[in-house]
Amino acid sequence: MKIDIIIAYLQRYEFGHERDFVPPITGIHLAAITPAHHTVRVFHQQVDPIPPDSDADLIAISFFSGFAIPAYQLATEFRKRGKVVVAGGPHVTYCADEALGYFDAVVTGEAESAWPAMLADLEKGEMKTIYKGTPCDMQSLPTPRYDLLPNRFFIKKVIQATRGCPFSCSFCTVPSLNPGFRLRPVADVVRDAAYDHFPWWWQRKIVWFWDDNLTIRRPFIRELLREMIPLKKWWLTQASMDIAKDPELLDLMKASGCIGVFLGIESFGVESLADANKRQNRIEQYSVAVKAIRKRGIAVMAGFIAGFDHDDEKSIVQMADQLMEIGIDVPFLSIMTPFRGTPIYSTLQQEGRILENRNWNFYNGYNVAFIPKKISEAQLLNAHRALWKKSFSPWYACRRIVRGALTLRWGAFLMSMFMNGFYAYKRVRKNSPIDMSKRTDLNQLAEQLEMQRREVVQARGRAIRPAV
Ligand code: B12
Ligand code: SF4
Repeated sequence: MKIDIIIAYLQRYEFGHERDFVPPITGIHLAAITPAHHTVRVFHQQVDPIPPDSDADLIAISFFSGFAIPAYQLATEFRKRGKVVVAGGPHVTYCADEALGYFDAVVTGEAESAWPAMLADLEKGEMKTIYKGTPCDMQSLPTPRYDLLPNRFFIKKVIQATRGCPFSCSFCTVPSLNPGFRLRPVADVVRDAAYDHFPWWWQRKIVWFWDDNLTIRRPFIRELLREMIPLKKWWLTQASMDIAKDPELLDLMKASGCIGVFLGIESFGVESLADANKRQNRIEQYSVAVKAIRKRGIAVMAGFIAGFDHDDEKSIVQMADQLMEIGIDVPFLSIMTPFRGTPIYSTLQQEGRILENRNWNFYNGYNVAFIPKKISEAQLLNAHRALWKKSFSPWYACRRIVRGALTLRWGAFLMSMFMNGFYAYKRVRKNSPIDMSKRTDLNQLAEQLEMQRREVVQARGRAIRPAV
């Protein structure tokens, strides 16, 4: 069969077709685990035009909740043209019933065995509507199909070495989406890290681990990093703050070429951290931890969330200064979003605080989809935007760049300069995150989709026909 895999996307900033510099691994991984007798193409909606007249036998769409509307729109268009359209990913995993209104079939959970099973059934003309994926053992996973990535992604070598995370933060789906903590064989990961068929030196040099929490199992990460030293790469990952208490690991990270670590710091409030169930973070240790990592020349990227029950406007906006004080190189600032499958969603739903009139466009990490406790929805949105603007003001961004120039290793400095420069440029051009309540075009689209969906279901029914 000819299969088109599409990673749906909706721009999250005011204007311009915003895209990420680093691609998702999902599409090229799915392509790699597709049985070899199929022909696969991968499209990333953020950079690729999606061919409406595709001659593919099967359209497979992956998406996060915040990109569900464009994904449903694509599915509706393709189904109108008679295509078989299926889906998978975090949103579908928790909202399978809803998704089945738009797709012929869905895969929930992990796809390593469910996807080939779905394809085999489709070839036989016996495709079911739901395939429940089980956690994969991560053994013998192939190298992602890097050859299918469009050139418009600045960095290309994205890798996953582990899956899962032992923590249980209240806003995160990882513990239920990817249960347990599973490892790939070190040799497989090193093989992928050594993949060098890219045109530009930085695409060969930079390895970005898209793991949930790479450093959890210490013997594994030590072995992996020792094996990576001879590759002479620059690499980045997500990790927990406890790495800062392990000088031997930090030295090994440095020796193996680590240039950036993303820490989920989330908040500077003790009670907000409790709201987040972020037991592993200690506010009094933030500075020391960041210092220990930066001492190795490694840049610290960190995520902060606005909108926990104990947050108010002041505590949100003052994070701009607090994150400067503790020495963060690149901040990522989001609004608490009650994703399905998270403990925080269950709590807010029980308390009647989910805003039912907010469609999936509001679930992009930059908008408010629930009723905050201490402040109004508008106050939360405005406080987040004030935090964003202050954090990426040219003055703050320049301070971080200069600090990086003085203290970080070369690759880490380049990355920090690039990201801070990029966000400061956005800030100067007033290209801030979209306030979805003002985007009537996108919200009308969401309403129109429901009508179109009904028409397609009426015309096509839910019956699934063989693809070939
Ligand atoms: C790497 C990552 C990122 C990266 C890359 C983003 C990207 N577009 O891929 C970065 C750091 C940029 C990122 C950003 C964001 N992320 Co993120 N991210 C992850 C993370 C840690 C790993 C995802 C991954 O690559 N896994 C490895 C690949 C191989 O697996 P996979 O994508 O899960 O796909 C598997 C299955 O789901 C299935 N599958 C997936 N799609 C399809 C499609 C079909 C047809 C089939 C058959 C199967 C299938 O098959 C795959 C193999 O098993 C997950 C956590 C997690 N464990 O999922 C969060 C996660 C996906 N992110 C999340 C969020 C919310 C975001 C942000 C909105 C955060 C923010 N506040 O800004 C942004 C969105 C930015 C963007 N432009 O996309 C949420 C999504 C929740 C939801 N319901 O939508 C997650 C689940 C974390 C969480 N908070 O719970 N993220
Ligand atoms: S530490 Fe990170 S990946 Fe793990 S549960 Fe918390 S937010 Fe999710």
